[in-house]
Formats: sequence, C-alpha cells, structure tokens
Amino acid sequence: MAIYLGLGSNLGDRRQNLHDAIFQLEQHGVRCVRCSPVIETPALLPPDASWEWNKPYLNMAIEISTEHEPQQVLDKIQTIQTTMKRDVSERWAPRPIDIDILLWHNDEISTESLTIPHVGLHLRHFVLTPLISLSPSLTIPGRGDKTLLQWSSELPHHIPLWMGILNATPDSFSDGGVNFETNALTNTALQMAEHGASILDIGGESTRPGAEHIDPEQEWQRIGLFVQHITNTNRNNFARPFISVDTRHADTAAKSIDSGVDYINDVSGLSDPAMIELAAENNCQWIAMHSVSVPADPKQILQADPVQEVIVWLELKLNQWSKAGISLDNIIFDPGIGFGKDPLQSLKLLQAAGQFRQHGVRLLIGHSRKSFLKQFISEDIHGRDQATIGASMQLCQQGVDIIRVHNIADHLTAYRGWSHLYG
Ligand code: A4P
Ligand code: MG
Repeated sequence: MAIYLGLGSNLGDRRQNLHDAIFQLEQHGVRCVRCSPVIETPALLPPDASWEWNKPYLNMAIEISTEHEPQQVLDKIQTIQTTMKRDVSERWAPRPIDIDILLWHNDEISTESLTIPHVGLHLRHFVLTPLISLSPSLTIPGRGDKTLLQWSSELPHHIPLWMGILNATPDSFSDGGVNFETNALTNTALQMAEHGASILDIGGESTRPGAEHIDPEQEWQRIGLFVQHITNTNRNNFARPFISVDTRHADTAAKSIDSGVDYINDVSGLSDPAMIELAAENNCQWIAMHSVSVPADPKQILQADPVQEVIVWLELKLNQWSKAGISLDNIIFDPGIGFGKDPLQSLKLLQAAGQFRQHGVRLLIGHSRKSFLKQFISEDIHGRDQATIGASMQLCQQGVDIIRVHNIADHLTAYRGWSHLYG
C-alpha cells in the first residue's frame, strides 16, 4: 500500500494551481512519487448550490512519500490551501485548490479533523478515475476486498481519460501527413491538451489495411525528436499531459521509455518476447491490443463470436504476462476495433465493451474514424467524427477507462453536455 492524495481546482488557472500545490507540498516534505493524468470533471455540488458554483474541475491524484504523520500532512495541506487563497467559509464552494488525503497505507483513521480513507472516495468518479490510473487493483481499507476498478464499474456512469491521436505518418488513414513535422506535432499536441486530452498518443507507423511496413530506425526518425522535445518540456510539470508512444517495436519502445514517456501502445498485444521483457523490467503503462494481423488485413477476420474469442485471448495473455513478471496494474487492454473484425464484429465488441473490464485490467477503446462506421454513415471525415462521438458517449456509460480519438475538442464539448445531465 501507499499514500494517495486527491487534488481538485475549479477557479483561476486550474492546471497551474494543481502544479503549484504539488510543488508546495514538496517544499513541505511531502514528496510526489507518481502523478495521475489530469481530468476535467463536472462539479459535484450540494443540493442548494447556486448555479454560479457549477464550474468544471480539473482533478488528479498523486502517490506521495513523507516522514510526517497524517495530521501533520493535513496541517500542511491547510497552510497551502490558505496560501493559495482558498476560501473555506462555504463547504464545496468553487476553489483554486482542494487537497484531500485519500488513502494512508492500510490505515483507518477517524478523528475530529481527519477521516481516512476519505469518505465517499468509492462513490466519486472524479477521485476514482485518477486513482485507477495509478493503482487499479487497490482496495479500500474497511470496505472489503473490492478493487477500485470494481467500485467504479458499479457506478452508473463514468469519467474516462481522453487520449488524443497524433500521427507522424505520411500515409495514415485519417490525418495522414498533416503532422509530419515536429513543430506541427508540438502545436497539435498543445492544442489537444488544452482541449482536454489527458494523454497524447504519438505513432510513426500506420497500421491501416495495406500500410507499408517500416523498421524501428525509420519509426524513431519520424517520432524521436518530438517525443524527446515534449517529454523534456514537461519534465518538471506535475500537471502535464501524459505521453504514449504507439509502437509494436521493442527498440522504439525502449527509446521512448528512456525519453520518459508514460505509456507504450502496442497494437501487436506484446507478441514480441522482447516487448514482454521490456514491460516486465519497466514500470511504464502498456496498452496491449488484440489483433488478428498487423497491419489490419480485411481478409483475415475472427471466425466465431468476437467477444468470446477476444476474452479467451485476454485470459491467456494475462496469465502469460503475469508469469513473465509484468504487473497487471500496468496493463491496459484494447480489444482492437477493426483489427481482424468485420464491421458487425467491431460493433459487437463496442456493445460489449464494459464486460472486458471484469478481467481485472483497465480498458481502452479506439474506434475513432474507423472504416466500420462507413456501414451506417456518409463517407466524409466530419460524418465519421460525429458517429465516433455518438459511440464514445455510450462507451463512457459502459465504464471504458481510456477513449482514443482524433477530434478531442468536439469530444470534450459533447462529453460536457452528456456528463452534466448526470448531476
Ligand atoms: N477532513 C476529514 N478528513 C479529511 C481528509 N481525509 N483529507 C476534514 C482532507 N481533509 C479531511 O475539508 C473540510 C475538512 O474536512 C477539513 O478541515 C478536514 O479537517 P476541505 O477539503 O477543507 O473542505 P471541502 O473540500 O469543501 O469538503 P470535503 O468534505 O473535503 O469535500 P470534498 O470531498 O473535497 O468535495 N466536484 C468535482 N468534479 N471535483 C472535485 O474535486 N470537490 C468537492 C469537494 C465537491 N465537488 C467536486 C470536487
Ligand atoms: Mg476537500
């Protein structure tokens, strides 16, 4: 077990406030060991709140280490909140910063000023989503053996992490070529983060049907400068966008990890033993996708019930990865929409998405602009984006942890509308 804090801000420069608060915690001897990605969340309000309080939050969680006792950390939190001009006169009023102690190892503490685990942690997505991105299999002391992933699956709706797609490929199927330069990539990345992407996924190899194979050297030539630039720029930023590298090459994955990326997105589902070894040795997050062939080959598709086939594959792989020494807390499963599935099979996988989360690992879905959408909408990218957004809202309902899309700005707008109706 470890110690976790939750942070929220819905006044002023929210991202800067989160960063400043963690910086100040460090000055007070509360060291940040790991940060979660930052998410935007609709404000949870008391029943009699004024409409002016309804300002969206940015939330995140951090794992800390400290020599201080819990009450001393609470005192330091309150000092920081005061320094950052937090008005505590009204409970749940908008605030530049709120810092809560969520978990303190396995301890259960109940004093006049402190309740740990934090009350309501298991019922709030704005706490669960960031915590799950750090430690999905954590249990809550005093609340049985349900994991955080299971607690969140039981809630009626969900706050996902939005992952923005950045293609550094001249032949990619959707925004091919546009982002080929490091500067252009950096601009798009910053824009996506501003629009609400928690994670940016950069890829140098197209995996669309018929795409050309490239070797790891060519791949790194396409993405290396950008990856190094963006990780260096954000190295000391606690509230930074997280970086993922989309690669099936262990060499590229190793270079990306050395550069400080947070996720490796492997469309071959860790099929290369060198990738498994790398995943076992590094405490990075790994997205493992089910596929029948990479690049996708429309002639090679699953033969039976796609949901069952994918679940059988997942169970087999989880067993294999765990035997190889990979922590399953670091694995994110992707059923691979369109990779060896016909359009109807892709739809069935999307309809059943929530089920995959019952296998103890987080779930990512990447359906954005894919060709199965052509079955029921017009050909153009705009139409595909709108159909993608419609499907994404249903995926939020099903509890998908990470949704990987091209059009972050429109997704966040649609999501704000959808999520606010949950109150
Ligand atoms: N206190 C007791 N236990 C703790 C603990 N584990 N950590 C006492 C921190 N404080 C704890 O807290 C009020 C008192 O709770 C403290 O003096 C301390 O002695 P506070 O953080 O100053 O006040 P608050 O935040 O207004 O109340 P509370 O009960 O902590 O509420 P929450 O849970 O922080 O909820 N919507 C979104 N989307 N995102 C948010 O982050 N936050 C809130 C506040 C409401 N809606 C939100 C969010
Ligand atoms: Mg609070």
